[in-house]
Amino acid sequence: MPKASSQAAKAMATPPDGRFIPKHRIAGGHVPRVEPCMPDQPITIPPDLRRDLSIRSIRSTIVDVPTVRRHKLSQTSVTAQSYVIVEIRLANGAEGIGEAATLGGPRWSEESVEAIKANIDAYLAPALIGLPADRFEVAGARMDAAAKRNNAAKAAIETALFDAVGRTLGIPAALLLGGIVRDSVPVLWTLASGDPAQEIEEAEAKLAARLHDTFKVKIGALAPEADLARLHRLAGALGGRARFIVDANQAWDETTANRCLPVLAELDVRLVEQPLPAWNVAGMARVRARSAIPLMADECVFSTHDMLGVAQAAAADVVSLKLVKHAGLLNLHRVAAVAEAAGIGLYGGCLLESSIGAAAHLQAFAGLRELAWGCEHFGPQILTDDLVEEPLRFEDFRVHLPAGPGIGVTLDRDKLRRYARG
Ligand code: MUC
Ligand code: MG
Repeated sequence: MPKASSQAAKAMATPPDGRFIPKHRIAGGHVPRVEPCMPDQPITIPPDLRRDLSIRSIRSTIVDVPTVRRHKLSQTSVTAQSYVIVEIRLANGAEGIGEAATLGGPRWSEESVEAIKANIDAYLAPALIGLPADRFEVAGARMDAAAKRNNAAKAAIETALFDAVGRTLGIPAALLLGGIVRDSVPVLWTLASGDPAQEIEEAEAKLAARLHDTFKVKIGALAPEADLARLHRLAGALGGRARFIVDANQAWDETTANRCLPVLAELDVRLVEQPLPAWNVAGMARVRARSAIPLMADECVFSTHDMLGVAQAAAADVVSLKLVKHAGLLNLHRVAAVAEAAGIGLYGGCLLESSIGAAAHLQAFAGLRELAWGCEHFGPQILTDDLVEEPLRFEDFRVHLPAGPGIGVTLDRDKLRRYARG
């Protein structure tokens, strides 16, 4: 990318006093203090860079990247993460990237990498060729007209548009979305091997390295009583030094949830994610009314309408925000706005994205006024390798917003070739 725009990006990302945004602890209910963050000099956008933002080409590639261990959820189990990487090239030569993550084929949601690639190539890409890339809303409307749902596919394309336009203008995508409130987010780690001895060892290593001190335990693959016994062991070994939340990924029915939640409360579990099937919002509301632990909505909230329904039913205290569910950065902010209007807390969800998808999420999370429950973008760390030149920085229990234009990370094309399917 041209020097002028990279300098402009640096000026935005690192003010002279180096005091970008205070590093408040956000998880645990602390509200971040918002400080003005103004660059010293006005940003000048070289006119030749803006010349022609038309979308020239959109390419999609399926990749499979191994994980460091088996990751078990209630409905699936993976030893490799499959993504579709989208590369967009503009008439001005700028390129943007985006990522659509899946988890074990079309099992976490209805999208698989094969379907994502097919629908991008046949329907979504043709609807956008020639459109100026900075018409984000028009691009969203065209994609909605071209294909129903397909939210992960749409999110990957919209991310690549923000990346390409950000690179063209030399500014971070977060600035295009309204500017930043924070430049790092507390990040948890997920324990999901199902073997408590292994999970204790893994958590100890994360604590010792000061990478993570909050752990999400995946439950629902085992019988409820076996999961409770597993949590007893984890809390016994790590309690006092670590916080826990659990994610049942829709595995329980209402009776099971009502039986198990008091036990989880005794173990000081802080949050219970999607205990019931996504369709059972009324059941979630009834469970919530009896629960001492806050409930988090995940698979039951994709659209703004879903969010409104969950809010009206009083079915959740917190919502997990994910690009694959909300079809892009703009819509993620809209879902967050509906949640905020209903007094529902925000959590930065993931689908085990690489640094590409995680960076895109951080651009969106950076501008949310409150993100009281932190995030779970540990994805880059569970992969045996990453897809970018410089992976995201994890330090002091936080993941850091990468500096630089667009989404802030650069695709490593050798890695893309290495992990490309076929
Ligand atoms: C989910 O349901 O939250 C995120 C982390 C993880 O381990 O699984 C995912 C999906
Ligand atoms: Mg979940």
